[in-house]
Amino acid sequence: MPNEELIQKILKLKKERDAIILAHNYQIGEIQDIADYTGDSLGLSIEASKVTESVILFCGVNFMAETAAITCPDKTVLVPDENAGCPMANMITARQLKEMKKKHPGAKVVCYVNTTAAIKAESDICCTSANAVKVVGSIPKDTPIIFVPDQSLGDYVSKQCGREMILWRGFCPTHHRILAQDIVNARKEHPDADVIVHPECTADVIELADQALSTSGMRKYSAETSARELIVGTEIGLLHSLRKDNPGKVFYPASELADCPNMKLNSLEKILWSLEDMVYEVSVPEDIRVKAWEAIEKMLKLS
Ligand code: CIZ
Ligand code: SF4
Repeated sequence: MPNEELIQKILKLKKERDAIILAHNYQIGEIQDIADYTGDSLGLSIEASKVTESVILFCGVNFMAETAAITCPDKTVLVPDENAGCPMANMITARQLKEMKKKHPGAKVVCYVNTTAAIKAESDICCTSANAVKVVGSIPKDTPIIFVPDQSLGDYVSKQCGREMILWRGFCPTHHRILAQDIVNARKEHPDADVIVHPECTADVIELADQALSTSGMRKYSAETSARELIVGTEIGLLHSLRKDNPGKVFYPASELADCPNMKLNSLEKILWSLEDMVYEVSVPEDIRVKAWEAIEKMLKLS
């Protein structure tokens, strides 16, 4: 089916189903273009909680749709492909976190939003890459902190806050494909460009950058900087909105290899099928949802 026909069908069915489409910044451009909102996982969940439609079709990976289901329990949350998981989120289980808590009694658990609902339910407070420094800074200095699951973000935040944390050794395989040498090469090729990277990148990459920012931070920075060229060290899906929003600026990916296969599982066809069959519904057991919401709500109160 040609794209235009597909898009018209999706838009018509979306109305009939009383649905909105939310797309993460890392989705393919075609999906971002038909979405009602694009943004980071937290921004999208906050957006979801404000809308009046009864169905949310979440285009991203599973933990993001779960976060929407935790935040908006009265809505039906659908994903176009139930296999779109996040390897980083799957690098820690609730049992492993419980064991770690036993080893460090008295420690507070800060979990990155890239976690399953079960991990959020076992955590004291959630954070995103946009607010991690603020969240960690809100915990009294003498309280030990367990930070899960991203070691790179944890290490970055630890340096920013000047405090040690107990880090879980998870990582994002996509962001770790960006190498320090890629930044060195890109700077040589584009000496006037600003370099912005995601804090999920390795420490040596972050050290070579001008700024380490979340995807929402990168969108804001790109709009505001006087630089005409930017080297972007994150999942390459973000380049779509950066280029669309800033037609006068040039964006170079730090590495074309930073392409998350899970984020790319969704397609326009799958979105149509999802609305046709009302699949795949994401739900979180109520006891876990309530506890996970407490960790998310604590974070929201800080913002
Ligand atoms: O929180 C998100 O959406 C992720 C995974 C990345 C970011 O920085 O926006
Ligand atoms: Fe997970 Fe990394 Fe893919 Fe984001 S880019 S969904 S953190 S694997």
